Amino acid sequence: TAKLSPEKLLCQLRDRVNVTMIEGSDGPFDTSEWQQYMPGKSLNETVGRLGRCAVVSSAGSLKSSHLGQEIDSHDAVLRFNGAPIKGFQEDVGQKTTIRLVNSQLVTVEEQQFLREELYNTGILIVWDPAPYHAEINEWYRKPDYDFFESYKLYRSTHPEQPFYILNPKMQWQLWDILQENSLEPIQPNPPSSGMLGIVIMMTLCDEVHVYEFLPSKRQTDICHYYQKFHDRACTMGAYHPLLFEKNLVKHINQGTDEDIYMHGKVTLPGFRNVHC
Ligand code: NCC
Repeated sequence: TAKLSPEKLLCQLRDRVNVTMIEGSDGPFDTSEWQQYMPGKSLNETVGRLGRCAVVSSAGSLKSSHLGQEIDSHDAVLRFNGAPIKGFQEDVGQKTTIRLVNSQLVTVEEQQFLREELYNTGILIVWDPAPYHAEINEWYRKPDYDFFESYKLYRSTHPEQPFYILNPKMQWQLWDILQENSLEPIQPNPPSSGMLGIVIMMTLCDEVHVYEFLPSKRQTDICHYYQKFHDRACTMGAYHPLLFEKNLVKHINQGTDEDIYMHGKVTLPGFRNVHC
């Protein structure tokens, strides 16, 4: 159903989605108060140039996948929100280079977020649903979840751990491309953490393998590999335009349909390897 060829779509993603983190020079973060909390190094400086990367969705279909070793063989692995490793290494691996968390987790589940060891590994990135194409200042005044105090608290207690705030402009640049390539109007809500994480890794890595974002033969109504909770909306989307995200990813997949069916695995090029 996508309107552009896979090649053109990759070029649109490369050229129109500006993946950046908030920096100390960005207003309203350019105050002396904020300087002490902003990470000292940029994300690029922190990770360096990455080769093969894995993005691990939190889908229930990862259960019994035995993908752990394959996932850990990558140079870098991105995981989402509270997705655990302990007890699930066989299926999801244990390497965690980046953990992308939403602002709801950082505020509503603040106590766990500040206390659980899970979050102390790797680089953290938090994102928050911003108003459509809002300037950073406008978003800062009315974030979806006011996670800023919790962010400061975490930074104070873990000053050595890199922890970035995703520039909110990215989500709507990506949403516009999703909408332009869908035949129907899509939800006016930002893309899921999954889709954001995929595009973040495409900017950092030479090649990206995504696991169980497009469901394999193990597809299930069980929401997460780490919980016994059933909800079809987890796979198809309700708030997030997840179905449209998945159609787009299917369209630009450079791997085989068999890889999707057997392993829930998609292969995407890093933007460095996209030539327009
Ligand atoms: O569930 P969640 O997502 O943390 O999952 C991370 C990403 O994995 C992909 N996924 C997940 C389950 C599934 N069956 N299929 C999938 O493809 C999706 O791409 C998803 O983005 C989120 O996107 O941040 C989300 O976060 C949760 C929740 O806030 C966090 O887990 C923290 O507790 C949201 N759930 C609720 O609000 C109840 C979810 O809607 C979106």
